[in-house]
Amino acid sequence: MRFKINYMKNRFNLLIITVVLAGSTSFAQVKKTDAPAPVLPVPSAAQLAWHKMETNAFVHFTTNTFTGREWGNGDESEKVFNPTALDANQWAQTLKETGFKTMILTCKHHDGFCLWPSKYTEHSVKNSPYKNGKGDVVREASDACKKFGLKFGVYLSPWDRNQAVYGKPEYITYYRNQLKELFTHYGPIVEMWFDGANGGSGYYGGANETRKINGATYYDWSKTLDLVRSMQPNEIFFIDAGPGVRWVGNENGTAGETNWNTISVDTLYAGKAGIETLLNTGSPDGRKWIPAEVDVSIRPGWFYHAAEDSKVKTPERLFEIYLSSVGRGSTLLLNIPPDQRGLFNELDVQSLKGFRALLNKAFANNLAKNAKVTASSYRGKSKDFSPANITDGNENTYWATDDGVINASVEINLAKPVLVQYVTLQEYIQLGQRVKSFSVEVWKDNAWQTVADATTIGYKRILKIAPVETSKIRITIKDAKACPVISNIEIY
Ligand code: FUL
Repeated sequence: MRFKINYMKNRFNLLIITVVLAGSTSFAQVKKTDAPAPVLPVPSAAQLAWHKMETNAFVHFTTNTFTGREWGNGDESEKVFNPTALDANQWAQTLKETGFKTMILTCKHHDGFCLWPSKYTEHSVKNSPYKNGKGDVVREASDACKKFGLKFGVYLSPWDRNQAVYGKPEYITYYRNQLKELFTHYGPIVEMWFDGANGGSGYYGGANETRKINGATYYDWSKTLDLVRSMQPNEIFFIDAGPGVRWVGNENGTAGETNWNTISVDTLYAGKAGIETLLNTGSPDGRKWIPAEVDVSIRPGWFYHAAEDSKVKTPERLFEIYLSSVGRGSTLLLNIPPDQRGLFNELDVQSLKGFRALLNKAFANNLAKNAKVTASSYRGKSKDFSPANITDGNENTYWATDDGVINASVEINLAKPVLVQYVTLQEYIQLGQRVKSFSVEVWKDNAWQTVADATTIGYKRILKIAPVETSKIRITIKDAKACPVISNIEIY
């Protein structure tokens, strides 16, 4: 009898063990097949495409090119605009050859002078000597972009120092009419740049006075954006605080070392003072995906001035800017201003070519390509999330850990000691930006040695480390908003 009871007890225990085991097996299966849930917000398809462009170009050109100013007052005679050898194909070809993806043209800068024959103003190319008033620089630029396979973007300054009605409600109608002209005649337009600058004083149709506007309300942006969206649904809008992409908070080519693509914009508006630091770093708990765009000029000014010919940024400086923009998860918007002939100056072209050569040289040979990778753990032990995905050259596969595992490492075996100088990492941002901090170690003298401690990754992070010979590299994610999802690691 006693034996029988024990036997029954054991049977019962066995049953419980079986049930528990069955339960845990099915739990493991769920993990194995499920991708991590996205950490919101995530980029739109248009924003994702924008991230992948990495390097875009700005082209600043107006009466300032001929008057030597940076901000035209608005009273410049149209007659001063007289490029003698304008060739937008030279701009586009140079940009294409040096790896730029988009050209954004200042169709109208603060001086109000329009590079296309707008029917809403006399202050444009149509009254200039350029092609006897028959020229259309916006047309030439957009055609050149199509010819060389570049995307085209437009800058239309909201602040207009020429217009008599600037500051009044009528100006908003004028501004929107011009947007309609641009979007209906020169598309497709991939990015629209709304500049937040407003210095107050100007010609304003002869009033010559200072006009203050309320940056939070005057332009009524939401209606203007709706108007543009009705003409071009997936438009990327650059405004200081988005909604498409945000200003990086400076004009020197530097994104925050900690750079979140996320930010909360409820109280922000274009031109609002004192938000530069926030724009530079974003915030980990930001409710919108609005990445920072790094706009910087190849010269001290945004417009061409012969006096600055000796100050064109060197290829080395441009390379540093690349590292502090693209290398910090942003997109670079580098300005190259045509000279008085209407050409990219030889000095600028030379520097661009040198910059591209430096990039090609530094990132020629990815030592991690197809390297053997192991991880402290990976999601559900499934091949779908295995560490091998970070070196397979496929941007759509990734290494991920189980939910709740935010501390994890991968080890990349380089087979033999090689000289390493750059480590590139990418998060699979379709599932949100996650990593808050990570470190890089190299195997040296039979021990792991830390060579970099860093914070965010985002679309791309490039770390420059002191050149070191090593056969193994370990990346440790130390903190993240949720399980890390890393799509790519490259080593150079
Ligand atoms: C600024 C403008 O005032 C500069 O002239 C330039 O266009 C730069 C890109 O944005 O706000």
